[in-house]
Amino acid sequence: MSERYLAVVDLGAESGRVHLARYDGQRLALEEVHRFANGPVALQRHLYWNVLSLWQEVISGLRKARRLAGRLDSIGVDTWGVDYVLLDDQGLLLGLPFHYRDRRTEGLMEKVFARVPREEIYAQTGIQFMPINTLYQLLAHQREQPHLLEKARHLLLIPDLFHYWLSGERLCEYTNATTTQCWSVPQGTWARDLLARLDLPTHFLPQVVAPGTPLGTVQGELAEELGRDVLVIAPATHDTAAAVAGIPMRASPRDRAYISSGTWSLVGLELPQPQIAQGSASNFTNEGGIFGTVRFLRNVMGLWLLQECRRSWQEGGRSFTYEQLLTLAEEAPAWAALFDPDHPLFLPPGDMPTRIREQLSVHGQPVPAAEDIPVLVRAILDSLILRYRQVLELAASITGCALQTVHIVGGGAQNRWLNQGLADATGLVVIAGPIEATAQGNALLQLVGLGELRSLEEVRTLAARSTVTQTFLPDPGRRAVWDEAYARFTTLFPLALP
Ligand code: ADP
Ligand code: LRH
Repeated sequence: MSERYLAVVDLGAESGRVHLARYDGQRLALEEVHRFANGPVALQRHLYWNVLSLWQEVISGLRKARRLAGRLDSIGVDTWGVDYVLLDDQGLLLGLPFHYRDRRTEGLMEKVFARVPREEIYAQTGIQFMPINTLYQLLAHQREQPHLLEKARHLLLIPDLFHYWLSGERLCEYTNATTTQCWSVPQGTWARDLLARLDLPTHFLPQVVAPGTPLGTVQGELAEELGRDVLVIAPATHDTAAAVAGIPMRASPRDRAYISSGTWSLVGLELPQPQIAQGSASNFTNEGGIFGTVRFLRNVMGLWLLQECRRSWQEGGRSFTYEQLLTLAEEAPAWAALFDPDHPLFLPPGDMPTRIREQLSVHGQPVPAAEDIPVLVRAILDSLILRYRQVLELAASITGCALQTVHIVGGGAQNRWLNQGLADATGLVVIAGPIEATAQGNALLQLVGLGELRSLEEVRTLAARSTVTQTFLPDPGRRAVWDEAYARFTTLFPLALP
């Protein structure tokens, strides 16, 4: 076969990157050709995504990929979930997309539960209740800008917007549709009845296509530059779906869990079916995956805590790389200060070191001095590891899975402290990598769209063949101290409903 050249656009909440993926029939090799910063933009008391700047960066990356490869077979975009844009009847943007960390959804979940009981919403959608979900964002939109909702002809999720700008096609890809809490799992369609009960419009919901669907070719001036026959293929457009697709593991293994570790930590299992009856009380999510699989997981606040602390320290004139922060954490006393990493106070951007110190104080934990970076970093890492253990134990007990191994993928897979700590705290073998599992998963689904791969087994076989990982074995000598910290943590912060 002739080599395939795929451009992979992966937009994360902290950074965006464009990769050139080469497939020679045996292996998939990814080369990062462009990386750029991403993050919330504050404007007039709201938080937005700068989609225009992201578009420019995407185009620069695509040009580089094309130059390097000489030709491209296809392009696919994945991004973070839940956020969307509204378009008018001309296909033009009706405003900027809000960032899911914008405060406009505060308190809305409770208002919704007064109209539709949470059990009913969960039975329909199987999605973890979080204020960031598209469902509550749409309600906020309706309260604050009802005229825009009325005028809107199309709603597109963020990756679908980029696909639209590239190909002219306005469609929504399934894995991302399912994360919105506007998708009915029993019906396998948009949850129109639920939206109607909340007086939300449904006319603008797009047609939904399977991951790996070719949407069309690149249109307009870009076609001159990138090539007229370059296909735009919807991969798994939700970055978490793409990351899980890219994990080098068998299909839906009963002995393995995963953590997709980036800005968020998505901690869970790949299942053949949703677990809605049992998942309800524990607030697990059942997102749709590739080839009919389900991502049964909990969103944990994740390395956002460290990102925001690092940003605050940088603004205060103290800049550190992530490696430097991990080295500093080695100086700190072990398990001295624990806090609930999922406290809703941590969701919006802001002065994270102060918020963490306040939470430590509220729970009677030793409070480090404001400038004590090692203790703060250590508190974040210890608390995340203990929360991961809680989620993994709960997922295993709900599903009856006997876990042996956890895969950690994403930027956070470079955090040796988290990898070893998780192995020691859980007694599980931790397999770290690939760092760019999301890009790998995106490329694998483009290969599905090109007809090169036909099943989940083929996807995972190629993922395993193309991946380098690092294994962290649990140190039995450290289990007792972790167990003691776990008992303290679980007493203070049980895994509760929000
Ligand atoms: P996203 O896709 O959400 O933008 P990434 O998958 O790129 O996120 O992961 C970002 C996280 O990876 C950062 O918050 C940071 O904690 C971690 N990270 C990045 N580089 C390193 C590194 N060199 N060492 C340890 N951790 C790192
Ligand atoms: C991870 C992620 C996660 C969503 C959140 C908005 O990047 O897509 O799966 O819940 O961002």
